[in-house]
Amino acid sequence: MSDSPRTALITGITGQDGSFLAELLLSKGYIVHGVVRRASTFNTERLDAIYADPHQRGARLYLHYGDVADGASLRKILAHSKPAEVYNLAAQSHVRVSFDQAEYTADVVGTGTVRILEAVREYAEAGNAVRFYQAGSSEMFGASPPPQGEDTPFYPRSPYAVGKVAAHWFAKNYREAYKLFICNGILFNHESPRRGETFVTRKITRALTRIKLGLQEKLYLGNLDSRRDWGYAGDFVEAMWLMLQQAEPDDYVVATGESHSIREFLDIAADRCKLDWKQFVETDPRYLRPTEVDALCGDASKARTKLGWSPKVSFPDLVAMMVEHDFELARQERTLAEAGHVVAARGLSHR
Ligand code: NDP
Ligand code: GDR
Repeated sequence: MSDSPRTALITGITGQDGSFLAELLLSKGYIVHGVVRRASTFNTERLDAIYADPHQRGARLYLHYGDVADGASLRKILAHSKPAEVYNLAAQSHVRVSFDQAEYTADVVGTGTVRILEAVREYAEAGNAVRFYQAGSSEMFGASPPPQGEDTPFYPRSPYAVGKVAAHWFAKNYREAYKLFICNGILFNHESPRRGETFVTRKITRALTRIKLGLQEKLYLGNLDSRRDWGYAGDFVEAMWLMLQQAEPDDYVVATGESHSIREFLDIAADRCKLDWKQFVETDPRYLRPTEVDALCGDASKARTKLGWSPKVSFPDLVAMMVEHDFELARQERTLAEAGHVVAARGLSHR
């Protein structure tokens, strides 16, 4: 293998996982290119810590405007960046929102994957060696009871999950039809202080810490009885990278093997805040899903055996990490409020 640095391209680099993966690859000496969609506000906040102006010597992170709804942009970025590894993390990734925006979600999650696979196929046919990671989800198992492993049948319960099942099968078909090195990761929920604030874990840690500091009064949630297998995003992106370093392409479940209800998450988070969450949490049916995924708990034996992967951060440590981080944010907000600045209300109107 040559000594020149390896190059990777990440779609969805501005998201939670994209930012962790970019950090991991940079730490391994990669040159990292990322696809960023144009927005009217800055959407690269999660990359602030690693972004250096490309004019600076030694810069190894490059961002390009593009969209998985726009195949031409993907082709151009591939031709320009010449990656050896492509990680397709771009998605409308919110399950509840996918019921409101089914057509858009199907386009980005399902057809968006075909667009990038087509671009990668052409790039490979032009003589470029390339490996591809597809971000699959435990939501694809949906109503199939736990434990869920690689052989568990898919039973998707939302437009998002149906789109991910389509993407999974597209990726598998391109692997078989064109002999491309393509891996499907089937990742169970993974969280961090960088988790989007409308996902339930972050919504809870953000709200409880704000309630504790007098910045918010109530927390409105939906179904508290569903169970999820929650891990730490920093651990999970390592599994993505490991998949692309194997001799043969394959599909892997990545999970902690432990599952907890939303109530249990609330118990631990509230305990750390020294609050009784039952005094502040109310139900809002807007947050319920027409079809829910009741219980997810993954069997990641294959990833453990073949990739040598295992999660490092425990569930209580994950909750603690998120609570500590959000306490710091709440303290900053309180300082602003005490100085007379307007602090925006959060978590009241979003999914
Ligand atoms: P996020 O929602 O945090 O990030 C999604 C990323 O996709 C963002 O960078 C977003 O850009 C980008 N994106 C959205 N639409 C488009 C588009 N049309 N074209 C290009 N980019 C787009 O998700 P996560 O980081 O949590 O998840 C990463 C991937 O892994 C997703 O595919 C998700 O579905 C999947 N997944 C996540 C799991 C989890 O628990 N986190 C578990 C299993 C799978 P912007 O910042 O501008 O919104
Ligand atoms: P999920 O994550 O749907 O598992 O998808 P989310 O945190 O949105 O929901 C988890 C569970 O919590 C219940 N819930 C609420 N959820 C949200 N968002 N807001 C609420 O107010 C609320 N109240 C209760 C939900 O009903 C659900 O049962 C995540 C995403 O990252 C997907 O992209 C990814 O594929 C899967 O994880 C694995």
